[in-house]
Amino acid sequence: MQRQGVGITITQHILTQQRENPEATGGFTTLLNELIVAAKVISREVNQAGLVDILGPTGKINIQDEQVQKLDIFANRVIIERMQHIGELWCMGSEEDPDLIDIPPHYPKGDYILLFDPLDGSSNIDVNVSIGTIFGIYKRKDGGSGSELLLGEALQPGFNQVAAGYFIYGSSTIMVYTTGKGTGVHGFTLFPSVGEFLLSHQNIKIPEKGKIYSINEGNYLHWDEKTRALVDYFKAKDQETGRPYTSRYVGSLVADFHRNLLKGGIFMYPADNKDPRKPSGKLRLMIEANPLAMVIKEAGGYASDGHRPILEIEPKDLHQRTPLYIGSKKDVETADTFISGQGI
Ligand code: AFP
Repeated sequence: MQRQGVGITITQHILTQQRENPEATGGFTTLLNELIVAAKVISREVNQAGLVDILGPTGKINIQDEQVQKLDIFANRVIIERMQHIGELWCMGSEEDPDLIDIPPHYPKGDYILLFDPLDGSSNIDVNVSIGTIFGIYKRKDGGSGSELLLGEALQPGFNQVAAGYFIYGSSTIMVYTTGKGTGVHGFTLFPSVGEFLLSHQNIKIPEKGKIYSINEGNYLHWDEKTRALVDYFKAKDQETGRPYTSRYVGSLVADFHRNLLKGGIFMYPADNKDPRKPSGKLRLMIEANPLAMVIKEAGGYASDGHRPILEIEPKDLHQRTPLYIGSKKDVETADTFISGQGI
């Protein structure tokens, strides 16, 4: 019986799901629980960001050519150090590290692969705007029995993910995750005085069609004509289709995604010609797009690169980028119509 005043904790929820799966060994539960501990530590540090000497860039550039903030490094280290000892991971991959991260030899290895962006939206840290951690979990490919760490074993299409989700460090800290296969998308809010994530958003479903479009319109001149026509479409007036849509753009993917997941709408980061080294836009397939694509699919939405489902893209590189259209199913289908077809 549920004690009054105490909600369902994330651990309770994961254990219930584990019991429903007769093949489960408990390893996955251990993995998620340890990731949650890491997120609590990051959340505490993010909340103190204005108080301690942890703000500001380090002066270093990461492999994505972006300024590395101190909190990025902290979050990256916390996740790696907390996750490497549990005996469930084959390896990890982080936005902050160019190569796969091996498990130190003195710890046992498992079959799971954890890919993560430790602190997404980090350019928003200094201005108190929501940031987050994104994660996707895979199993080592069938037949992977050798001990050598091979990139090919980690590079799998997003539909192979066994779980995915994110933590958002905002007005409160929330974890949203799914294990796919119809188990639903669930959100848990960190209750600081109890120190636990409690179920706050059960079985989240995104509206089939939304009213919000989210895109960095400052890039308008860098887009091709199809992309411009798509954005012009969402801004045009048409009573029947509920346009114009409202524009909302935070610049933290997790925050923009979370809002649109709850309210409906479309987030877009298209290909552009702003930086010749990034012709597919800014976002990373394995570390950002795939986890959110799994969440949105399970919530009844859709994610595409304008031509095909994100989850079906065969990755070639751990850090490859992709255009991303994600959100309400009908809105993303509209995006596909413009990007890969003739428009409406
Ligand atoms: P930062 O981590 O450099 O702030 O980048 C955040 C991000 O990867 C993603 O969270 C945003 O959706 C996107 O970049 C914003 O990019 P623009 O500043 O080009 O709009």
